[in-house]
Amino acid sequence: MNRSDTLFTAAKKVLPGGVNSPVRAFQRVGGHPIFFNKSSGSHLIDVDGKSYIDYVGSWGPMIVGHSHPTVIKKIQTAVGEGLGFGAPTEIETILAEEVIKLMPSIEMIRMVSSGTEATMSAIRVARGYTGRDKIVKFEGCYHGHSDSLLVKAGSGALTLGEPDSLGVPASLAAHTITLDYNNSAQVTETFARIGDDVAAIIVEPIAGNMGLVPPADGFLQTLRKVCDQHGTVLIFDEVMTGFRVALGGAQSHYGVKPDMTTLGKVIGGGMPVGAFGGRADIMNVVAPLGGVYQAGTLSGNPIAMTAGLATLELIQAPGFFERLAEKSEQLTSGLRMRAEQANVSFSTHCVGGMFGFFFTSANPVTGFAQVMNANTDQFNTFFNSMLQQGINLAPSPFESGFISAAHSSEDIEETLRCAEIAFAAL
Ligand code: KE4
Repeated sequence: MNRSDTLFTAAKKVLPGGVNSPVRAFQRVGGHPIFFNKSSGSHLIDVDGKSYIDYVGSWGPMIVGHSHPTVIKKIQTAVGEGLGFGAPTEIETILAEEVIKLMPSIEMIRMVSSGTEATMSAIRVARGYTGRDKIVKFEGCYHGHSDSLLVKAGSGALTLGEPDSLGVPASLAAHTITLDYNNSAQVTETFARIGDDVAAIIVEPIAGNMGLVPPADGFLQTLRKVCDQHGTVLIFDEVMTGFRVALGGAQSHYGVKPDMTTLGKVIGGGMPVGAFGGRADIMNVVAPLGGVYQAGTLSGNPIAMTAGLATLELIQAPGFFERLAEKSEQLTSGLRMRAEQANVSFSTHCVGGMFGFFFTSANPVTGFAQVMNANTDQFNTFFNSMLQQGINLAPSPFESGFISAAHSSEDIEETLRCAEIAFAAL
């Protein structure tokens, strides 16, 4: 038994499923999770000393690479001054100003400690601002685990086959209307009927929690249009796409301006940070300014702010996102070619520093139904072969992969060499 298995046995005695977040438990892909205890650049080292090229990146935050020396040094300096003061600190304002500079649709922002807190709070703000209860989301999109949003959710919920969680009161779920991602006609028809009752649409501008499904032409523009027509708040959940697909996030990549944006992952640089923000007239309802209460003991924690700010500064280097996109393209085009050579039905897509793939002949995959028709047995075989060869992918077909500035061309060529072997195993 390797050390990971020993540690997993111990973990299962005290942590539900042996994990602190379900997708890490490997229930979908079989086998046991690997325990890691060191990271550097594009690599993770497990507790048995084995090295992996990593495409999980702590689920997105590690865009500049694991343990970036500049980020680590700045955190070490900040830690020496104190871990937190329970009072305002200057760096909270500095990080807020930096985010607003990069995402001008955000005029005011509130820091929180997770993406779930960000989306939960944004929904409450939209309801408080409009005085309406209904919200619209899309099947297969995941916005964290707050009650109103655990309805036909993606990511870990979909991975475990529980897109509608137990424990969510039916009376609350009734206010959440779930539509089909990329179905503009359905959105238009729904809003013609009930648009004036909808507080918010919340959407992943690029769906990254059912695998990667980009928005169809005109889809985001349709959401913008119906929200304008009915006074509905358009929330772009950019927890994953923010500062990942472009310096200004998906909203700059596609040129559609939301009323509110939720953020996480990259803006924490690996530390617990989320944020929600948007138009000043909407954010003015947030306590202590207005009547929508929202709070957090560690919101704006100075160490977390330091990690986030250091990361945001690094991603503004000239050509950063161009190089990231080139690496994503090198990986996905290489995978596509090797799958073709192995006669494997395979569809892959990338946007900026994120990528996804499905074992399906549908090309491109444009919606949830096609995602659910993909071959997950082949995904499992591929995943486990890659892991065995030292390539760390997300342990679920309903996730995306993440490339960092630290991934070298050699890392990607090595990944493709391993993929050739993994495809042959199918
Ligand atoms: P957190 O509460 O996990 O920080 O963020 C929730 C969230 C909100 N919105 C989007 C678009 C997200 O992708 C997430 C979280 N992403 C997953 C990975 N797909 C987190 C991994 C996990 O659940 O362990």
